[in-house]
Amino acid sequence: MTAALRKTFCLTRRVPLQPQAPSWTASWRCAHALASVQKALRLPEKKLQGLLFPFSELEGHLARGVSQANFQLFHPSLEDIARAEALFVPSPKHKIDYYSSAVRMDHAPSINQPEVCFMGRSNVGKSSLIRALFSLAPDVEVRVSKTPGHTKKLNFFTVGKAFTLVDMPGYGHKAPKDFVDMVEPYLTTRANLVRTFLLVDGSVGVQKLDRVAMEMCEELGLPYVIVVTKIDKRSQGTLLANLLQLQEVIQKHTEGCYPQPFLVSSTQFHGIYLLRCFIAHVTGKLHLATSATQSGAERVS
Ligand SMILES: Nc1nc2c(ncn2[C@@H]2O[C@H](COP(=O)(O)OP(=O)(O)OP(=O)(O)O)[C@@H](O)[C@H]2O)c(=O)[nH]1
Ligand SMILES: [Mg+2]
Repeated sequence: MTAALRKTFCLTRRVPLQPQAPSWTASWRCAHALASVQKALRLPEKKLQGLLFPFSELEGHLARGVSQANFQLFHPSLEDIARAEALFVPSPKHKIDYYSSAVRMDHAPSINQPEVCFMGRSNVGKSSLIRALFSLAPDVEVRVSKTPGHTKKLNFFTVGKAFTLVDMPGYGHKAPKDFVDMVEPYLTTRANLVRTFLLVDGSVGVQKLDRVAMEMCEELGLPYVIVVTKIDKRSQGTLLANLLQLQEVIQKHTEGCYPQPFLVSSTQFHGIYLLRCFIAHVTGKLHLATSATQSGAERVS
């Protein structure tokens, strides 16, 4: 990473590392009512479509002539989504669990399976997203907090022998002071890292630090995907404006970024089923059944 990027990432209050403040850690013994797509199927069609493909709720607001194609490249069938979901259901032979944490690469576990990581500004919703993805495994404890800078380490979660999800500390406000030293070696040396998910807060749009993170992914040559979080928090008009701004950045300034941003609400479950399917696909655990879907998805293989 260049010195300038390093400096920008570290523009944060240099607070000494505190013992982690007590947080809300109650495990969800009961899965959320919408944790499974099977439950969502009982909803009215329009609501279901909004949960499955959140962009469908916005497309009617798009001006004529604005292409929607890049918002719907990855458009799997319901059958694919259901098959992907099965990977997120724990069983005695397919355990989904927290594995370990690391602050340095020599502490990182050697797990011989594809890995995806979640990065983004502090408080953008990384841990909440992982918790929503794991909502069918309610005993997995993923800590979230209203206080920025909560996640201090790289936290590894294994999904059986299929793949690993990594929750990362956030950058920016109250980032751990060793953020760059922790994250950069991980991103550059982790051989089994197949995709980086870069989270951007949909309620505020792309911020300067998000652009820095995108530049870093470009500089490191990482294949990465933008996930737009907290889409439940703002009006559809504001969200669409933020999305179009993001789309322009992706088109004009990136090469390694997948053209389609994934929209999610971890509280309302929008986009969670689609993201599970995408993760299953990029880790090679799901071969999409429909050719229409593959035409978009091949671009990420
Ligand atoms: N309304 C809404 N709030 C959300 C959503 N996702 C996360 N939040 C809230 O945002 C806050 C931060 O969430 P976290 O998941 O802890 O964020 P993080 O990116 O892991 O933060 P750090 O670990 O500090 O870097 C919490 O108060 C969450 O409840 C969402 O989709 N919608
Ligand atoms: Mg966190």
